This record gives sequence, structure tokens and C-alpha cells, in this order.
Amino acid sequence: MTLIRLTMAQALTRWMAVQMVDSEDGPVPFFAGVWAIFGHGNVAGLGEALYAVRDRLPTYRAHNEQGMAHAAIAYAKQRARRRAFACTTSIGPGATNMVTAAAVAHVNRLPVLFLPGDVYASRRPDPVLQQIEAFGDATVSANDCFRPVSRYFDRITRPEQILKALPAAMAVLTDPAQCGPVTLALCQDVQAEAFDYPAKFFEPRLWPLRRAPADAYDLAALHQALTEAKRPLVIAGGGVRYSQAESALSAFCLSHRIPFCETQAGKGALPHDHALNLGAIGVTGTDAANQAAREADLIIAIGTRLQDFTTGSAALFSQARIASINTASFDAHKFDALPVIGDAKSVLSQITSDYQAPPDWTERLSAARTVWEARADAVMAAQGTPTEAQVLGALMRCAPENAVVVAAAGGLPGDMHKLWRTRQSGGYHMEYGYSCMGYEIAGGLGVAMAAPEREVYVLVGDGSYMMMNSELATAVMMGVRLTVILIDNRGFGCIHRLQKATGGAPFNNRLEDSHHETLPDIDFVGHARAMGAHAVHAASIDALESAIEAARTRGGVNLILIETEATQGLGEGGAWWDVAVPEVSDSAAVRAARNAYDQKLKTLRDPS
Ligand SMILES: Cc1ncc(C[n+]2csc(CCOP(=O)(O)OP(=O)(O)O)c2C)c(N)n1
Ligand SMILES: [Mg+2]
Repeated sequence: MTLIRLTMAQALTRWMAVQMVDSEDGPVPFFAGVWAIFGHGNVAGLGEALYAVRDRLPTYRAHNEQGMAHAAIAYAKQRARRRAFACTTSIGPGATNMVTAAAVAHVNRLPVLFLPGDVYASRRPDPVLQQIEAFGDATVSANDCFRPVSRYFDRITRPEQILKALPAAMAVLTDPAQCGPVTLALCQDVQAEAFDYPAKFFEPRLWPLRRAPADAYDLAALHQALTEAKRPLVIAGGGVRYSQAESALSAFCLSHRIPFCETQAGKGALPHDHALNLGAIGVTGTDAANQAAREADLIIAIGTRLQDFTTGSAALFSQARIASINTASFDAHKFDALPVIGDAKSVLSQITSDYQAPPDWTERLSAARTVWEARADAVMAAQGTPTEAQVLGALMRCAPENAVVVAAAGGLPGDMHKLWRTRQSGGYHMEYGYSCMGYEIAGGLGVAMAAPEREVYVLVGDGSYMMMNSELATAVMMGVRLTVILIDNRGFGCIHRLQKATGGAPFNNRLEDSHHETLPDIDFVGHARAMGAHAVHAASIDALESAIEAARTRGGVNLILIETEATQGLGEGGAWWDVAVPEVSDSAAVRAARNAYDQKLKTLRDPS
């Protein structure tokens, strides 16, 4: 057997460079590159190894570890999980800075290989700089924080362990049901330790996209349920995109005349004007889709986790039987559903029924959709003081067909889920599994890297912008095309409105309601310019449209600031959301809100 003497880090990077997946252009490396911020925990070991393979496995430098991991996550999401990045950090703060991002990847079921540096396996220099010391357990390091937010975790304490750990990691990263973040904590000394690795370990390996078909039992039950359905509805989740089942979904819905609606992750799988698309479902849903969900007797959930925003906190599906097509058994069994475990594209092609939904059901919902669209048009039309809905209207008028909009938190996910009209698959990129403030700009960078041929628009509130904006400078440095639309309503507007809706006093959300000696007047335009972006202030919707056009012509990294009111939310559409209100309070407003909350709980299918 031929052996090659390499350090563990050299072996790791060589191996990463030859893990392949299929693409339209033939096999391509699964790892598009490595995001890295070096410190003593990785610069000498992994840093040296990355330099040696930089032509095959490029390394990118970011400004914040969480930010670079968001970029990695967004890249994988935009590429429908078929390609991914690794992220490496030093030990300690660099590593724990990525824990939040690992949770984002975990919730959203997205592949990222986290490679935080770890303390010395030998323990020689203990306590090494940045080593936390658990008094009663010498095996604990800061990286144990990754365990609950990783689908697979290992700590590499000997160089030969990667012979087993890396294939196991890759199996998780490329498995449709298991998919999520993998953490391999790399002990600092072990990164630099040499071992005689078998040459065979570094031969290219192709990881296929496995399409598990449904079991005959599950399929028969689904056929039976379809036969009995009078008011069927499909919910398209993110799994539709990850299975590349867009055409199969369209064909299925058209041939059985079943209307469909979209979760945040599933939105845009099919264009907004597809004949059977009722739009967003749930707390941030359209009237048409939510009416369908309330009245449906069979809901076919495809590739969705059925989180509370989709299900209206379980209140929407009052009478429906649920069939759940999902690669993950865990998801397929939620809501006591009829589980159909398998890949969305495969399962949809296995359905042979000649069932057709009653025409009056489809027609009624189609009429409801027309009414909704007129309401949406009205709120998006330019009039008076700009609102978030009007900002979306302006962007829709100016953005090209291939636009991708990126957002994550604040009022935007709700407004965009309801209002945004996606024209091309993958044109709607919303991180709403973890809804992590600070994902937006870093995520936009990842999307721009994944889809350089598309026009990428990041929509971000002032709160999220302030939480994390440093990757704006990375985007400038990397020369990507990116336009950020910053909506400044001077605070956490959506939480302010939620506080009011639960009877709370205006407190600690808007800047004006928060402890201050001086009310901040942040110069966002100056701030973005300082990081190298081209930044302008748009004083009106007309000015916004001109700025969007100008940004598109100019290219590079642009930021457009527009001001809106924090008190104004979008009243249209939506469904109830379970936000627990205090049972006792001195405030009459809180007591009234609790009373309304109790009344609502009594109407739930399962009030427990
Ligand atoms: C990291 C993180 N912290 C806190 C929250 C809770 N949260 C959700 S939206 C929001 C306010 C967002 O403010 P902004 O970006 O200005 O958007 P707006 O609500 O004003 O539309 C907060 C604090 C979160 N989602 N993520
Ligand atoms: Mg705000």
C-alpha cells in the first residue's frame, strides 16, 4: 500500500479538494472553498495546508466568524445543498463566534463543515491561550458548544482519526435526510502532526444525490387519502428546492388540479404566477392560502418542517388530515401525519392516481387569490410616507427577472413572504428557520458567490444592520455585485408591534423607547461608504427606484438607505401566532391581551 506522509491538516485539505458531486457541467468539487479567520489555533497547522492547495480549494478571509459562516450557509442554500463551504477558526472566541451560525445551518438543514481549532490533545501547554477550563471535566473545551447544533460532531485528537471522521462527515453533509452542519474540532497540535496516510484516501470520490423512493405501504396510503379528498392543498417547503422537484411539483399539481402554497423556504420554487400558486401560508401568509389551509380536508406537506409560522401555531389546520412527504422520518411524522418517507421528486413521480380535485374548490381559491393580489397591489403602490410594502413594490418594479432577494429577520420576512412575487426559481432567499439578525449582508455575499449571474438584493432593517454589517467590507474586497436596501425605522419595529399586540408598554425596542442620554442618529450612508460601498439615501419611493436602477448600472456593492415608520406593520393577510401573554399583570392592557389569548387557545385543534 502506498503511503503519503502528511500533517493531519495537509491530509484534510487534500481530501476536501477531491470530494466531488454531479452538476450540469459534470463533476465539480463539493467544497467551493474555505472561509478562514486565523489565530494561533489554526494559522500554523491548517493555514499552512490551505496555502498549499489554494489553487484547488480557495481560501477566503472574512471579518467576523459568524458572518463568514452565514456566507457559507447562504451559498449552500442558494446551491440547493449541492455544494458547500468549510469554515475554520482559531480556538476560543473565534470558534464560539460560529456557534450561532452553526445553529442557523442546523435549523435550516444546510451543509457547512465547521473546523474550529481546539486545545492541545497532548495538553502540554495547558491552559493554552483562550482555553476555557472546566474544573471537573478535562475533556470539555469551548467547542462542546457545537454539539447540540451539529448533525455530526467529532474532536480530532489523533491524525489518523480523520480516515474515519471525514467520510462520516461527508455522508452527513450530502445525505438529504441527515443534512446539516458538521463540526470537526481540530486540536491545534494534531493539525501539525504527521501520519502516513494511504494514497487511496486522496483519490477523487463522487457523492451521488440519492433519491429515496417511497415505500409501497406509504404510497398506497397516500393514494387512498387522495381518493377521499374533496378539498386538497399542497404545502411546498424548502425540501422541494433541495430535491430539485420544482417541475415535478408543478406537474403533480396541474394534473390533479391541486392548489399549492409556499413556506418561507419553499417560496419561489415555482413562479408566483403559476396557475395554482396561492402564495405564502401561515402567520405571514396570504388570505387565499390561509383560507385554503382552514378549509382543506387533506394537506399534502412536501419537504417542510411544519414550524409554527407555517401552521399558524397549529391553529390553521383545524380539519385537515395531513400527509407529509419528507426525506426525514422525523419531519414526516409530525402532526400525526400520514408519513410518506422519500425524496420529493421521486415520490411525486411515483404517484399514479388519476384523481382530480373538484373544480369548484380550485376555482374558489383562484378567486380568493385574485382578491388577495389586488390588496397586495394596493399596499405596494407608492403613496404618502414610504412603508416596507412600498419599498418591496419599488424593488419589484425595478429588479430584473433573475433577481434574488435576501432577508432574515425583522418585519421584512413577513412582508416579503406575503408580497414578494418570485419570477425565477431561487429568487427568494429567506433565512427564516432561525431568523437570525445579522444574516442578511453576509448571506447576500454567499448568494452573490453562488449565483454571480443573478442580481442580488439584500433587504435589511436598521437593527439587523447594526448587529452585523462587517461582511459589507468583505463583499467590496471580493468584488461581488450586491445591492443592500437598508430600511431604517429607528429600532426593532416588528418587536415593538408585537409588544403592543401583547398588551405591553412601548419599552426597549424603538430607540426612542429605550434608555438613552442622546437619541442615536446613525449615519448609515457614511458608515457604508467608509467600508467601501457606494451608498445613497433615498428620500422617497421614486428616489429609491432611481437608486436601484443606478446601482444596477453601476455594479459593485451598493447600499440604499430609506426611512419608514416603526409603528406601521402590514395588516393584510396572516394568521394567529402563539405568543404567550402574562397570566397575571397590573396592566389592564396585558390582562385584556391574556383574555384574548385564552379565548384563542380554546379554539385550537389540540389545546394542550
Ligand atoms: C440575533 C437575533 N437577536 C434577536 C432577534 C429577535 N428579533 C427579531 S426581529 C428583531 C428586530 C429587528 O430589527 P430591524 O432589523 O430594525 O427590523 P424591524 O423589526 O425594524 O423591521 C429582533 C430583536 C433575532 N431574530 N435575532
Ligand atoms: Mg428597524
